[in-house]
Formats: sequence, structure tokens, C-alpha cells
Amino acid sequence: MNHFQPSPKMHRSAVMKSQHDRVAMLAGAHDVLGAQLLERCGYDGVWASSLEIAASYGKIDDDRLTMCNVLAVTAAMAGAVSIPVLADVGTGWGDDGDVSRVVSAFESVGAGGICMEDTAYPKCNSLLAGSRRLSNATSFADRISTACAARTNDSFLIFARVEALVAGLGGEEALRRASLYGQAGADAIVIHAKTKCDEEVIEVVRSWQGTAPLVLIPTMYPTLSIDQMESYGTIGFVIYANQGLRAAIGATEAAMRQIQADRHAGGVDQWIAPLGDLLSTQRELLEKEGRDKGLGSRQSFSAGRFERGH
Ligand code: SPV
Ligand code: MG
Repeated sequence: MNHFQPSPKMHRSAVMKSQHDRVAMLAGAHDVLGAQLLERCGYDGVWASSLEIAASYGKIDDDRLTMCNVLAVTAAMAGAVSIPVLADVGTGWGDDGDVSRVVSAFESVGAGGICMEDTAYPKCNSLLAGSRRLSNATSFADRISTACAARTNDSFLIFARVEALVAGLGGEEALRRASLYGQAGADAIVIHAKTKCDEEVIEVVRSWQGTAPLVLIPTMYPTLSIDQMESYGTIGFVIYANQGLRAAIGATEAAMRQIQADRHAGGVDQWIAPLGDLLSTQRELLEKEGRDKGLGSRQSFSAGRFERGH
């Protein structure tokens, strides 16, 4: 079910707030397995993270990660899970690019929405060091309203992402931009920050007067709790953008190094996911295709092909 689905009679943001007096939790993924794990854990949605996708392609998280790269991953994930997939489209591939084309592409592959940021093109990942230049706020607001007008599916959400704190422009500028993007029709507004201290973010969240729910990505201030976020009354969503991939990096590296050191895999078998976890998703797929019978003959056929060296 699409948890973000608005009622046709009310403004979407109001619906989201009134239907969900809790903060909806999204988390980053870059492939179907990651998205399925999030669904299994009960997350409300998947964040098709440009950073995760770039890392998985061995690319820099800048505008060289193409729309096709992000679209392909989003399409695969959206086809495999029933929770909504929010695509991180960066600047929308050019701050004067055709945003309608971006909306229709992501809408057509079943994404739940897109999130577009007001960094000037070419963008670079917000968490990397270096100064940031932002788009003109009025032009970006125009792009948000173009994006809103371009959607044909009423439940497709447009998130606008404010990078003023990342660029060091302060809370007032963040609030000014957030208001403009809210007035332009954004369904939710991400207030992003890359400082370890969450005070600046909290100040913005507390001062927000608009109707669109705010969104936080607490990568740099990970101890800010959901209970605290809910107490402010202005936050609709939290995005745990990359913790899943970082957990996988840590666990994979630890397991593979231990196998090297032990010269056998017995030492890791107790703490890595059981083989059954991996095979159960395969069985589910086979069951869906009605091919769960007669597995033995299929397996020996593939072994035979392998032995013949094909
Ligand atoms: C991402 O996950 O790609 C994001 C969040 O955009 S951040 O990496 O913090 O910029
Ligand atoms: Mg990104």
C-alpha cells in the first residue's frame, strides 16, 4: 500500500499530517534486495538514494550518475516491493533541465515520487567536503510547480530539498526557500544539513509555519530520535539514507576478512545471515512462477551445462 496516498479532497500535505501523526520512516536502498529488506522490516518507504546507487555503480554521486542509472534501479525496486519508492533525482539532471520529462519517466516506472534538490548544477553529494552553490530560489520554485503540474498520478509526490544549511547560508535562508517551495506545491520539504550538530536543523523545524511536512535526513546527527522529531509537530518523514549500505559494508568486510584469516568459513557461519534467508526469497519467486516443483531436475541440468564447460 502506498502510505503516502492523499485523499482527492484535501491538500496532500494536510492528509499526510492528519493521517500520520507519526513520522514516516524511509531508508536508503540501491537494489531490489535492499528494498525488500526494508519492506520486511516495516519501513514506510524506500529512498532510492543517489549516494547508494552511485556507490553500487562505482561512480561519484554527482550529475554523472545518469537519469537512466537511477531510473533503472527505481523501476526494479518499485516492481518488487509494495511500499512506495521515493527517487532521489538530485537537481533533476540540470537546474534548467526538463523536469516534466523526469516526472513522467519516474511516474511511468511506478515510483511513489521524486525528491529534487536546489543545489546548482552540477551537483555533488551534500556530505562531501567543499563549498556549495545553490540554484536561484524562485527558479527552483518554478521547477517544483512544473514538476507538480507534470504528474498524471495524484499519489505521485514531489519532495523539494533545501540545501541552504549545507551551503552554510543559515536557517533564515532555509526557511525562506522552504516557504517558496511549499507555496509552489511541494508535498514535503527536506531540510538537509551536513553538520554534526542538530541545533540549526531543530531551529528551522521549530520555526516552520508552512503546511507541507518537513523531512530530515539525520546522517550527521544520528542520535536525534523519532520521538523528539514527533514532538516538534512539523516533521512528516525521516530518511535513514545510507545506514543499510553502511551496515552491509561493515558486515561483509568483517566476514570476508575472517574467512581469509581462518582459511575456512566456519567461523562466520554463526553470525552471518542463515542460508535459509537467502534461499527463502528464491523459493518465494519460484512459488510465484509456479515452478517450485521439480527443482531437482533443473539443478542437475544447470550442473550438467557447467560440467560441459558451456
Ligand atoms: C542520498 O542518499 O543520496 C542523499 C542524502 O541525497 S545525502 O547523501 O546526505 O546527500
Ligand atoms: Mg542523493
